[in-house]
Amino acid sequence: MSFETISVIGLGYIGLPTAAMFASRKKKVIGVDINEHAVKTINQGKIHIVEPELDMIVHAAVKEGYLKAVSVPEKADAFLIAVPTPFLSCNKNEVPQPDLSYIESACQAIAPVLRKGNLIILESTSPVGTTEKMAEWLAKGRPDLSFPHDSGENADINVAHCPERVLPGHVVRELVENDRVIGGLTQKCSERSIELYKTFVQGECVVTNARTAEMAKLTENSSRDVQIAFANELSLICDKLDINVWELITLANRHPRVNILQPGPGVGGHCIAVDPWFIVSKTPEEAKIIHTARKVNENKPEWVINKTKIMLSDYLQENTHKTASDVKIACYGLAFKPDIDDLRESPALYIANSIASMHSGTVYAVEPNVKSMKDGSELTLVPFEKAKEIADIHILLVDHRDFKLTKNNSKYIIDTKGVWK
Ligand code: SAJ
Repeated sequence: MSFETISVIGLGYIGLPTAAMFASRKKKVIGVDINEHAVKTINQGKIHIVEPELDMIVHAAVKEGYLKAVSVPEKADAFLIAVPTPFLSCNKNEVPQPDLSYIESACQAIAPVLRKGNLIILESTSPVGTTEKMAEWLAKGRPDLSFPHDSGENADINVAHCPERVLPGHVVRELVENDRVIGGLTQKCSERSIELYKTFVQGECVVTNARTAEMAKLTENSSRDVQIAFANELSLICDKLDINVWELITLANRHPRVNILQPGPGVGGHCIAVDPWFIVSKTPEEAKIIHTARKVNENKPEWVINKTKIMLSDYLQENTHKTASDVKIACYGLAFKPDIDDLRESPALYIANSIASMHSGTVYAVEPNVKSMKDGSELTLVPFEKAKEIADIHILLVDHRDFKLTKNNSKYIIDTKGVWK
């Protein structure tokens, strides 16, 4: 079966760009999402997320009839599953466990429309063993079809894991250029996956088994988490020793074999702050560095909040005519990283909200990529220049390119990104 009609389940930050790339290569693409707003917006040729260049591609694909969005799956030759894999909520001292319910629901939704010869690819970042589990869920929904986890090469349906690895903000380019790790449940599953991705992927498609592909993705993000934790730990050490951590890192990075990442307010997003837990929850005894790194990064927002409390008390000691409710605090940036609108798992948002709930005075937030705050938010959105002019304490949380970061005369600045010159 060749791939003329491709269905993408989950039209979020990964699924929608992937669907759009296939459609831009003149494949018939059926995007499926349970979010009615997303379906409606896409069918109007618009997008419900912020990602450079994506709006033009989606607009053209919908207008030319190659891409449509629906809420109930339809028949297709290949199905790509790009749904969220968060973790289940738990107490702070427990290891979070993965929540695979979105994948299970996606399997239940597509099972009725599966046909012999279909290829199902799991793109969502997943704990080791999930692709096999996915094949079992699909088999349960379609006992009349055979699947590779128990029928091997001769199965009616092919199943593979091909983790997404694109960087938000650069998704369109990276989807085409990045290498892909392809982990089929059988050799044939891998070969067919390569054939599918070669529709638009110019990077190399490297074959392994499904478990290694799952672990490869978790390893990439855990590696980054561990490296950022090292930078964040250095920032705490340097603060205590009165050393500029950014100057220190620049100097150390002059060594030909040293490449330290940058400290910040914490690690955000739905990937790096989540995926290491998928390793720790499976192998808690072994994954010691990965676990500790996650804790170091998780603790960084609390450290920034504590710094703010200390600065507020210093400010009040030096300005005895004022009370706490007179003090205006500005938080610059709410997104989880520069130049995006994504507030998911954002340490900046967490810090700003925590300051707003503990502080009796006004807390301003500056976030040029967000139009309004959710109802009930204690944060007041203001433009950058206004915050700089009226706030007494300034907390730089995200180094957005729109921020003109020249120091005002205030000495009450907490710069978590080392960019306020
Ligand atoms: N961060 C730092 N210091 C740094 C680099 C990043 O504090 O030196 C912070 C960022 O501010 C942000 C967080 O880390 O809060 C994560 O940002 P990121 O740019 O490192 O990564 P993501 O989450 O946007 O995307 C990652 C990417 N993975 C790797 O670079 C290994 C991307 O390729 C993956 O596709 C994506 O996760 C994903 O979907 O898993």
